[in-house]
Amino acid sequence: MLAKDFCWGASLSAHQTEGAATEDGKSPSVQDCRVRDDQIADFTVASDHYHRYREDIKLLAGLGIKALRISLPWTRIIPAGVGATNPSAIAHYRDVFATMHAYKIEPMVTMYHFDLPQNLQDQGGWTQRQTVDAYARYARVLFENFGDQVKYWLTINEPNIMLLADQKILGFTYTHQERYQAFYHLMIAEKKAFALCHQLLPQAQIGPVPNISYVYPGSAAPQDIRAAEYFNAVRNWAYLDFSVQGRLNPLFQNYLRQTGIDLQILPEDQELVTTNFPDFLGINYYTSVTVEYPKQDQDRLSGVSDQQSEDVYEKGFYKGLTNPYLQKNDFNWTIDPLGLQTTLEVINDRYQLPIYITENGLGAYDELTADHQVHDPYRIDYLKQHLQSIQQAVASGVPVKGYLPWSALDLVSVHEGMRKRYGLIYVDRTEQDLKDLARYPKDSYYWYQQVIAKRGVD
Ligand code: BGP
Repeated sequence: MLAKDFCWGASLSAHQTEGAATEDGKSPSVQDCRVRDDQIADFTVASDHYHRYREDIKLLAGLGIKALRISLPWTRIIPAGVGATNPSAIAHYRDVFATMHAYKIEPMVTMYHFDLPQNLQDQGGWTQRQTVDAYARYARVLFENFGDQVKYWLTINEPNIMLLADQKILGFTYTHQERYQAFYHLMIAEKKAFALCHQLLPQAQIGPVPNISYVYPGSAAPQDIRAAEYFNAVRNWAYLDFSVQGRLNPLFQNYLRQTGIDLQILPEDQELVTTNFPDFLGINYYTSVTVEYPKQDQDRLSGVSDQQSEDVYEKGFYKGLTNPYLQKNDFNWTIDPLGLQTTLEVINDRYQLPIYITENGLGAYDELTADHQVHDPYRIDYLKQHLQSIQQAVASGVPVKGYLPWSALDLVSVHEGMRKRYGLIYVDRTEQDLKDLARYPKDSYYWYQQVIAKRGVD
């Protein structure tokens, strides 16, 4: 069983759950402007969490969770991205946090989860250094307005995925040079948030949130091993090495050199990067990836989902393939619970920091029965196997401090709208029909409630 103070929780993001896309002073983010297949739900109403947060938090409190991860939308707090703050949004989130505290739920807050203000994107977004300054100002506004309510901060959700899956997640495609310059700026922005948080809120803790998919070689052929090392370096370790160790790792640098990238680094970055570090790591884990050395050249796929092994490709470096030893979910994502244990052990070996699993879950087609039940044994199975892995990792000395599965309630999937559901709680709507958006706990909700009560799985 896990420790008494193990942080059982659940996870959400603002743009995928809130809706109220044009209310309360909110401006459009890149997510609102992203062109989506019109058969797939957009973020206009989402799960209507903006209006129903009290009901949702109450229902989640029934699980016995101690923490809820949400994100704050930059576009509500500082609608233009820079300039005036929005007092009614600040009042709203102060009430959200007060509501959580009333149920003894600790907020864990992602400061920015894929939803850059469109106004900043129109000026070049993360390819421009000024976006770093805008983020630092936004961070200060958050710390000053919510620092008395929030102890756990997460800087930027998955910079490494925004880098690899730009078209799919953000709705536009970077050039190769822009992509890595944007990545560098995201990492610098995070360092500024570490510095500000430690300066303004000495009692608070702050950490990064990468998405880690451990990369396996497709065979024991030396060139496949090398392909896996390189993709691990680019996909998984470049961001964490920068965040935790203050360095651009040499394999990543070699990759940048060989693919013609010339990063613009300012002289003052050096001190910022090497003196500001996280207190803990948030890790999002869904799957592993398997690669081989590409035997034939092809074009880089734009808008890859990146969680699907087969989408990975970089000329001269790596090509993704299907791992014959692993099963897949309904949406072609590989299921690999042992990969989570390996990931945790390797991360501990590299970084020695407390770890919170800030996302882990199964996207599936769920069905609501006539009497409002959702039987999701597949999700229970997935979560159980991943929790077993976490327990094994903890037993072998990895300091995993919390588990916040994705997602607390159904929300609009980044790639697949409402049909791909992750929630422990069902939200009654489809892609096009909003119905009444009523909430119904799934079987996995009641299962997780028992797991929390027993402090683990068998
Ligand atoms: C992570 C994101 C989440 C969430 C999840 C599932 O990368 O942080 O926002 O969406 O992936 O992805 P999808 O919705 O595409 O299945």
